[in-house]
Amino acid sequence: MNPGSLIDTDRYDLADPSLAESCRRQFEDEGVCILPGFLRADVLPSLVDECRALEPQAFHSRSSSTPYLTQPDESLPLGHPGRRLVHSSVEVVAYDQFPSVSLLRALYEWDPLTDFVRRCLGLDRLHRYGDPFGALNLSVMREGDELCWHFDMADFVVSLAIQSSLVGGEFENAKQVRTANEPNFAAVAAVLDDAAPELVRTEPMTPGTLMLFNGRWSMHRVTTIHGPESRYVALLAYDTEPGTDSSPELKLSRYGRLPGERVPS
Ligand SMILES: O=C(O)CCC(=O)C(=O)O
Repeated sequence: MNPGSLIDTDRYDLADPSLAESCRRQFEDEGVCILPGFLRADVLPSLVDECRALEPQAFHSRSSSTPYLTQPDESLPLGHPGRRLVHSSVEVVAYDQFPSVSLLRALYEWDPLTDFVRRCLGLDRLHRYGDPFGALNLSVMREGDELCWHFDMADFVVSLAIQSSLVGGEFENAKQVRTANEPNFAAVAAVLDDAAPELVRTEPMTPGTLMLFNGRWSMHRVTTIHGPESRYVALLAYDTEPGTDSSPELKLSRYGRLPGERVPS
């Protein structure tokens, strides 16, 4: 199987320089670039089946941190986002759990996709992540799961929406609520309080969508899931340097194990 056949190439010709250029401009200006229907509608049922088969292996973690992914700084004034705790409950299937026949694995390991993402991000070099767990993840979110408001520590995240939940599971984005020079704590606090709906938009993560997202300046969350349908999103990780790996601490908290250890039951 050619992984390229999963992509709707009538709509998105990856080799067309004007496509990558318009994505690059959107990503640079808005901090987000969305390609709806990137995956062909007729392959989505096979991808959903693959995700359903992987779902029982997902590791469930719960975490609490500030939206900056730090521990609260009690020396800050009350209400400051740097001392606010937010809570997440997420389930993740790691890269080494995708079988060799996995369609998502084949697509992630397909060089023309890596090169397309590189051009959309306007980078000279891009490598698939060197982390044996974190390179490709399936995020499985079920009843009660949520990803709290947070900023990412990386400049980009690449995701593929496979299945939506029936209720909740919205990707909410306080787009570019801060900049490198302006932390905008008042606006961040207002978003955390649900008091600034005008600063928040919902990104249309319909199944089949490819999203490139810069979460360093845009605070974002995935709202609490309700209903019997799991939300499936594949997270494709890259780095500008080859062989980049994550720390043992991050592996233990996100996957519950270290390389060479058995998957916790
Ligand atoms: O599940 C998603 O749609 C995105 C996940 C995300 O934002 C993150 O991992 O920072």
